[in-house]
Amino acid sequence: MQEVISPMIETQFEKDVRQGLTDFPKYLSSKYFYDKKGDALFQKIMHMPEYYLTDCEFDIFSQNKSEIAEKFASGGQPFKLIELGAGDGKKTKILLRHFLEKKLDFTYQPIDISSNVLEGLENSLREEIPEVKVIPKQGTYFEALREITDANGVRKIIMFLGSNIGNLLHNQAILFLKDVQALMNKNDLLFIGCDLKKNPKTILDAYNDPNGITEAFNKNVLIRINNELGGNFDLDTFIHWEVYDPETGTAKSYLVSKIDQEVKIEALELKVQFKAWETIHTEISQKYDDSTVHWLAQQSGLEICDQFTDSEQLYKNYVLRR
Ligand code: AVI
Repeated sequence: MQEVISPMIETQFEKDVRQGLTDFPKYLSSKYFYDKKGDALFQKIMHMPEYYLTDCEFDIFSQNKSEIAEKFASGGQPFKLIELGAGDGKKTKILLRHFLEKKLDFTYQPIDISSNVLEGLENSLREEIPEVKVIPKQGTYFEALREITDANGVRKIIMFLGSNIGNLLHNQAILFLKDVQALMNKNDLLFIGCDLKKNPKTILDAYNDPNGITEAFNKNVLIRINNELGGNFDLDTFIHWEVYDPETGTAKSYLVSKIDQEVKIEALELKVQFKAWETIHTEISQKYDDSTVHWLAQQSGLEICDQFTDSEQLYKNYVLRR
């Protein structure tokens, strides 16, 4: 009998790590920050006083829930509220409660990559607001979006909150928005949260907390390589570094090697050399102004039809239609 040698098929994580760490300059995707530990660290970040984004969106929802409800239900139409990357749903719950109070006819479909997060959200909703009809969906935005059908002609309101769009480069954001646009009917809306350009110091502080929570979040990608791919990164030999360019509005996170070193990654049969002060770029968090959001929308076949901001104008929620 002939022996069948099955080719080693690399997972996406393996492929991406190999590609990013053998390139120059080195990079890793921030999507790999998120596992159970990363999810918990991000929850902590959202509670940090420096990380103003969550409070701003919370404020915007609290202050504008009636107007938002009117936009979503437009004359009492039933609607399906689809949330991409729902997380703990803390902000969305303000809207859900209000929609119930106003007796609006809606269902809530949270989508998240993490079944862990989704389960937590479903349980908390069952406890806190059991009247809400919830249809959770696990998967990446793109997988899930592809599966979102016409919702039987029911109006779709797609929410993408938390300035999650800021983790995409402009060209990726446009591809993402085009994908969403292609699934939207004339009557549907896209509701996105965008962190705005502001005092650069405020932005740097949000990504550079004194307690090292953001640093731990950034380094979680190295822990995942160690645990899942047999890496031997020594976390203490890397520092977390944040830069913000007020001209482009781009905040960038790096991990910087303090020493010359070689890191082994067993599953990839790879040895990675680092020179002292060499970088791994791990995340972008884009900050916006109206003209940039207008341009992104236009490039994606969408238009801004409304917007809501907080009292200090640090953050905006935009309503888009096709
Ligand atoms: C999820 N995302 C919008 C966060 C952000 O602000 O870019 C992730 C994050 N990275 C560091 N702190 C928070």
